[in-house]
Amino acid sequence: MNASPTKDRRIHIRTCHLCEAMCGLEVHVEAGDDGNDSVKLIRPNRDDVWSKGYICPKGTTLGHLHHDPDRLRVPLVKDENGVHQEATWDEAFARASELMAGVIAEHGKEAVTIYIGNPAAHNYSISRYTGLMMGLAALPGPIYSAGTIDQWPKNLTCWTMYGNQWRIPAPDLPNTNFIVVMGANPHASQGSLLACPDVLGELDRVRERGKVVVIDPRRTGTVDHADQWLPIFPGTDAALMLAVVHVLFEEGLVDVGHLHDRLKNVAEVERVAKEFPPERVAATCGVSADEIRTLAREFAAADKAVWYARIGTCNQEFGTLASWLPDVLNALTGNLDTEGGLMWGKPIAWSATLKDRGEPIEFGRFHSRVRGAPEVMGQFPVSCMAEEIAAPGEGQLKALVTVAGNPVISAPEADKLDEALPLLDCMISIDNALNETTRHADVIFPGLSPLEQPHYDELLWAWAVRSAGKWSPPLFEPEDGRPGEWEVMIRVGAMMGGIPQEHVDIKAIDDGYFSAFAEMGGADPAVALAACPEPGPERLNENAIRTGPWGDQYGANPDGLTLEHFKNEPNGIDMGPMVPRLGEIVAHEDGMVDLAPPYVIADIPRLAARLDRDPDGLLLVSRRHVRSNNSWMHNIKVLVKGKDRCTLLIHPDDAAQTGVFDGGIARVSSEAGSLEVPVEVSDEMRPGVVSLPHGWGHDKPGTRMSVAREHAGVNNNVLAPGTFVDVPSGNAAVNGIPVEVVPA
Ligand SMILES: Nc1nc2c(c(=O)[nH]1)N[C@H]1C(S)=C(S)[C@@H](COP(=O)(O)OP(=O)(O)OC[C@H]3O[C@@H](n4cnc5c(=O)[nH]c(N)nc54)[C@H](O)[C@@H]3O)O[C@H]1N2
Ligand SMILES: Nc1nc2c(c(=O)[nH]1)N[C@H]1C(S)=C(S)[C@@H](COP(=O)(O)OP(=O)(O)OC[C@H]3O[C@@H](n4cnc5c(=O)[nH]c(N)nc54)[C@H](O)[C@@H]3O)O[C@H]1N2
Ligand code: SF4
Ligand SMILES: [Mo]
Repeated sequence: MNASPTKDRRIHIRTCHLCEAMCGLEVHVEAGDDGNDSVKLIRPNRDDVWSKGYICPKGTTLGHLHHDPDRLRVPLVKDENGVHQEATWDEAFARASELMAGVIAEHGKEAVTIYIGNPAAHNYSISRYTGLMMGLAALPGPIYSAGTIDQWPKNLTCWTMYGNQWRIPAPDLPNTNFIVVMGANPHASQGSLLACPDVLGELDRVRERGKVVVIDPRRTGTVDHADQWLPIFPGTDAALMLAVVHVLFEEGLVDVGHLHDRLKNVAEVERVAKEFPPERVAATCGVSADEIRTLAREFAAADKAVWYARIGTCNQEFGTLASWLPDVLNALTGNLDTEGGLMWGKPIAWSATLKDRGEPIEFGRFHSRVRGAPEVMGQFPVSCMAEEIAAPGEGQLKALVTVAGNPVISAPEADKLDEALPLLDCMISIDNALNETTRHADVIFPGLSPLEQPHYDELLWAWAVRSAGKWSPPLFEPEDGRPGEWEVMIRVGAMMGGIPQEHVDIKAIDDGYFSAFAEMGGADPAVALAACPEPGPERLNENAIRTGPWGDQYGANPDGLTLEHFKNEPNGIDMGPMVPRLGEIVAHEDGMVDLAPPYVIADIPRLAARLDRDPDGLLLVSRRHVRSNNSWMHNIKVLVKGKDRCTLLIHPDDAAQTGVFDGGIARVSSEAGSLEVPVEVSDEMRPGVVSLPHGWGHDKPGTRMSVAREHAGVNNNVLAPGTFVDVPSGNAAVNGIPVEVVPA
């Protein structure tokens, strides 16, 4: 593997698509004895304008992912014995259409839904074609996605505060002097709703300039790059932040500075926070009133400070309040939309989701059949999916399409969903693996390997610390006749829309879709179509660049950027750091940031009630590891080898009290379920809180994941009760689950 480049070695410059860090890679490829090229080595690309040579261990494994013999390359169709058999594309499309048409004929489109998973955000085709698939399907009901176990609360607060759910601000890490990192562990995740290469290196530099504070029930690897760790009880972040707001008002530390004519309802924030003095929340949060007061003073005093919060503050009981308050804190201290504070990225290539403007805010337009959960931003909580499939009666779900998702592992009450999926009359998966979820599919359509398609990240640049962009060409030619994922998505969308396959004219549909994008970008669709006649995601990417802030506007700005510029600059193009742009961001008609949206404020009494609830036994939180990627990279040997990582982390005091010991097996039980898992005793946990990684549990029959099966682990979502949600957003609460731990 470490051989120096030989003459038949090609070096391919590429951006890693796995996470938000978007690192530049050098992929070394050699022809083998069989004449086929294979990846021999992946190294950081030091010339990448964005990542400048930074990578993590996962980035070096894209070759393993591509060459994995378990990766699906041809469609699979379930035979009458329930066994997946390889099929031709025509056979697979025919079978899927037949099953979908049957459901629609018998039950109507109300019985059909979609689940979109996380890799959709990182895939050149899927991110750009989900909209078209949904448009063709024109389903009357809501869809499901990994979003409602991830950032839905943040989408909700951004919609209500700024008027657009995807205009999510991020810390200007390279320029801040003081950062609070709450419920995020970039040591593992590499940053989330924060695109920045080498987050930990940036934190080290912040420490040199000022201070880094981490608020987390676990002393994570990120704490090694911080000055202070505040071990909070899970689910109590909103209370702690309200107490900080309280101190800011009480001690006259509020100074909105340049935002003075951009914020409304500041007085309402003050009113709400009055009820949350540090002394009232301290015991619940597990952080002393003194520590809270000091933090408030230091944060207010710092020149260029930012409060950054992520998934630990989203997929918890008070996700909406805990997603709203960081933005409030930044605004009250004048740290919103200013250098070193919380800012908005400015993508070179825009994404459609960023374009919606100021629609009226209305949630709960319809309710789920079984639980009566309100729709929020077009989706029901993912934790409703199992019951909507399983419970008989009018409106029962009978057909499901999954796109790049593994909800049998990633969604709450995982076992219930696993039991419900076989009840469907039609399940279609667009996925590269035969895994815990897709094993239930009647038809699986594999997407191309990431190395078989171009890459340019889409939405992620909206929260990137610089305005940059990078395009990577495909490295390998797909096998003859394989459709791109975007074509599969059009075909499956048409199936759900009741359009017979013989009437699906890919080129005509795609021309229509592209024209709509050209128009959205302010271009003349006829001019754009003439310039970009070839269907597929590439021209959507090209249009987003050409009609973007630095684009050539199809010739109107002849010096502007086109996709060609990126093709000629494999190391990327950088247009500079974040810049203040609140005026462009706020989509409300009055142009004001709503600092206290009524829908959000309405959840305060629920939080107040939490303060009166006694902490009850142990609370479970999730964790990630730098060598994991949710549920789907455990089939790569180099990433799973070594010590078992799927362990229950527990503080020595709690271990002693429960009778479990290091290396022993614990039985962990919650209201939802129970599992057995090896114990790792460590004082990196706050007493009273235990941690399990998510994304494991690969021992189900009927999958094709030979390596993952050897390192199966357990699925922590078996313990997540489906009704434990952040009420305003419906987002699953998978952190702060009350559990009982006993020796097994
Ligand atoms: N307990 C607990 N649960 C959690 C979380 C937690 O912190 N704790 N985190 C939640 C979060 S943030 C998320 S985002 C979700 C993730 O939830 P999901 O998105 O449902 O799960 P993933 O594990 O990301 O599964 C990705 C799927 O996409 C497939 N795939 C990978 N690449 C491609 C591709 O290029 N094309 C296609 N078509 N398919 C591909 C994989 O084979 C896999 O089936 O999990 C959530 N679940
Ligand atoms: N290596 C790797 N990288 C990933 C992923 C992966 O699976 N592996 N997944 C990707 C995805 S889909 C996402 S969404 C991002 C997530 O990226 P991050 O938001 O950084 O998520 P985590 O690394 O899970 O860190 C969350 C932290 O929150 C803490 N926590 C739990 N509950 C609470 C709470 O109530 N309050 C507070 N203050 N803290 C709490 C946990 O202990 C944990 O340390 O990572 C992405 N990057
Ligand atoms: S941090 Fe790792 S997984 Fe994320 S983009 Fe960089 S190399 Fe890829
Ligand atoms: Mo996520």
